[in-house]
Amino acid sequence: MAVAVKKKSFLDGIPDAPPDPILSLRTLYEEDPAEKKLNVSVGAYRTDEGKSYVLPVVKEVETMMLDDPSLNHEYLPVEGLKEFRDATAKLAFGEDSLAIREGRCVTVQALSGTGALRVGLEFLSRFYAQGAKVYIPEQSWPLHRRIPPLSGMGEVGLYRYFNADTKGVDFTGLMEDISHAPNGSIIVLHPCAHNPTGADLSFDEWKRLCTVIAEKGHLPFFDAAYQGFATGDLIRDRFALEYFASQGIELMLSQSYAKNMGLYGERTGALSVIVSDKSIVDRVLTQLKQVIRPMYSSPPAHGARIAATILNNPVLFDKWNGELKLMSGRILEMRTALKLALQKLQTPGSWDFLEKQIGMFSYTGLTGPEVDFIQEKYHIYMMRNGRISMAGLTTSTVDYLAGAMHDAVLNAPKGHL
Ligand code: PGU
Repeated sequence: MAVAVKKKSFLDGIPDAPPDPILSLRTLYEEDPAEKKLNVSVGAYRTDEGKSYVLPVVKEVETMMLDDPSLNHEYLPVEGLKEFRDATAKLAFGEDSLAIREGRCVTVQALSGTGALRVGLEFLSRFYAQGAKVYIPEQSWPLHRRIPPLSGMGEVGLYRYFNADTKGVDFTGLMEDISHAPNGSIIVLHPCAHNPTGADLSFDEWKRLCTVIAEKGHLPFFDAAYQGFATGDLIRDRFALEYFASQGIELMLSQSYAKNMGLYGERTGALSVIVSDKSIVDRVLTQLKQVIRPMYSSPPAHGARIAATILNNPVLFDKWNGELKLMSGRILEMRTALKLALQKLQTPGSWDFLEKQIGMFSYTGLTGPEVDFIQEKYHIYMMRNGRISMAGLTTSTVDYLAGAMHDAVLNAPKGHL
């Protein structure tokens, strides 16, 4: 006899979730039947043919892996692959980092940058001073706002970051807000290629910020999703990390190999904690494992093996460096091309800032209504805050985007809704 079917599902009252401000655009783009369309929403590198890109050095390592009889599909340890964990900390803080040499740095593998942030914040919610608030830049990657409350850290506070007039960092505002945050706050920082503004602190500004953070006893939480992508130089891009660590500051770091090795879907990343006292590192590691184990048990192996092989082999490492230069170089070319195209059209406004911004994104200053106008009329998909992924632009699409921006600046409804 059939079981009586209940009329109502236990999920009848389930509300619709709001769309993700970045990832939902990809679906809209894919579903758009228009012949001419462009997706410059997500921060993912594309070739000048608009194709997704597997780094040749990654391909080379994968080919080697295919023939390696020692590889298997066993579980990795909860904390991840040892060769990867050691190498990724050195990439961030430098080969000679005192914190590493003194054994004060704990690193665990994580599910890319997002997973590292999530594990790190959940760890802090268990062991950091109760009631401490997480501060993020006023303009930031949307998940910086969402992850802390979901990790038990409460709603975030904001610090000023961007000066819309100069299109650079509002360093005075940032310093004021960080000085006024309660002592011992957690400060989320983008060490390079700030997402979405493309405006970074100068080396001197990092040093001044470091002094204030030390005086206030704040805990910096660096989110390094673009090392090597800002300038094409891994060492230059890690300046803030290396400097803070060298000053004896305790800190947290999330790292992602999504962009710089193109390992987006492999979820390859790491979380590091630098502490002032070597005697506590073992306890930190065991507690990080306590966070990870019931969350996803252990991390995926494939991407970590690729990254570890590249990071630990000088020849492959050099190849990777060259490929980073090529990718960041293409992005710079797109910046110049878009600027020139807008200037040629005499689009109102000064577009010099496009070349000054750094990293994958351009924060164009386009308003919400202008972005809507462009999406509707030109089928170009970008974030509603006016952020464009320069890495999604190609020589053959620059003029199309510039034309759409020109039209929007002149003819879209005014306002910032
Ligand atoms: N941190 C920052 C500052 C990021 O921009 C991103 C990715 C991440 C962390 C997380 O990257 P993982 O893939 O987890 O390593 N931001 C991109 C990708 C899309 C997204 O929202 O995840 C972006 O377009 O902003």
